[in-house]
Amino acid sequence: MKTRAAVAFEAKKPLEIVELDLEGPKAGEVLVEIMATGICHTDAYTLDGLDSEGIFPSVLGHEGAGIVREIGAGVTSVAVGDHVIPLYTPECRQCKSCLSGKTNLCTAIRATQGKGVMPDGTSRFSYKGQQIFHYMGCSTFSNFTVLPEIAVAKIREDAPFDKSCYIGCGVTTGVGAVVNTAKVQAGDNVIVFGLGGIGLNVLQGAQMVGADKIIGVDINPDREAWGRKFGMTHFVNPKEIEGDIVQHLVELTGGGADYTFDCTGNTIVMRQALEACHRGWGVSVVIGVAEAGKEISTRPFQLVTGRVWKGSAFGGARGRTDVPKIVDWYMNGKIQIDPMITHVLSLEEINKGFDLMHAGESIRSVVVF
Ligand code: NAD
Ligand code: AHE
Ligand code: ZN
Repeated sequence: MKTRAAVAFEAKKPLEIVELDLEGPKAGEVLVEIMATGICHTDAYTLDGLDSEGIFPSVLGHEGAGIVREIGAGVTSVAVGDHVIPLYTPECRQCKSCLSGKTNLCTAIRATQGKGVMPDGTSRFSYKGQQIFHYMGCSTFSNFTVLPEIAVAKIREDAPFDKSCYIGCGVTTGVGAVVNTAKVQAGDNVIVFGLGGIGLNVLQGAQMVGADKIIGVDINPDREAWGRKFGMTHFVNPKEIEGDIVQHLVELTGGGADYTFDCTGNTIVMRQALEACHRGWGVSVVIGVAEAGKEISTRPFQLVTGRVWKGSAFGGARGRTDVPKIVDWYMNGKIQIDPMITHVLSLEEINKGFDLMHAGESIRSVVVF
């Protein structure tokens, strides 16, 4: 079949809207009509050539929602007509990682996913006979895409696609990092570095669990008003602080935060986030994705004296199990999504979504097909 898609032919070049050839689903795969997709900073990072796994030409996009239109042989967990969210972190429920109960990082198809192909080692997308690669196992910047059945979460049918797509990455990543990874408790003090599409969801997660001080840190002054809408109690702009930002935050929290979250991808900020944790027990969660080649550092003494550095992918969520629950949280009003979707674009306008993100003018742009 044919599908309209925004293709990343080369790094650092705008996406091109073209008609691709798409092969149907093979055994264990499903064809999904993508109804809406968000644009996450990770898409921009890969397009900018900063991802060590970035492959071109490819169809980017990993924050979608849509409808199953066809199923391959042997598919049992979803049916034609089901509403689904594609999962860049699948959940096979059979691999060592899934069975461990200790992680959401299913390993069933991670190797081929990172190479831009389906589990059988081939791509379903092509353009004028040339292979086009998949991205993060999702490729939601295409009107139709093919996914393994373990990489779709079936969701309720009354959830609007143009909002629920954000649960495919940003909402789950931010709220999940608080609930699943950090396990923040009522009364804890929290600092969130970077108040964009992910950080605002960390804020609302912290508010949801009853955190006490919820401090937002961002170099964009416009983010203060955004943070306040989602439970932030204090805002710190590092550009307006005299002296050391870590010292300032440690004083503001009476000795350091119980939990900090990096949502910037900047390795200098990651260090600040660790060092702003409370001596003896503070935990810093790295969510931001750093450029290829970047490394984090701190004095080992920071860890010796009880601070803990950890990371979170997809908010520690087990996709097929947890994503439908997060959709319920949204539909029941426990979490907000609508105000964070600042721009709704057509596929033809998708490059504008990247420009708005880089200019700090959007929280989330959503492309509706
Ligand atoms: P975004 O562009 O919407 O937001 C980034 C925010 O960080 C902006 O508000 C920006 O002003 C702020 N910022 C930048 N530099 C800063 C600095 N030095 N100090 C303080 N604030 C600073 O991006 P996003 O979509 O929210 O994504 C945030 C990060 O999370 C990216 O690195 C993205 O790749 C990553 N991410 C990780 C996961 C995961 O599963 N671990 C999932 C989604 C996104
Ligand atoms: N490919 C990069 C790392 C990118 C990365 O860390 N991705 C996050 C999700 S970002 C979503 O917006 C993730 O889930 N990582 C776990 C995984 O298995 O990819 C690199 O550095 O090579
Ligand atoms: Zn993302």
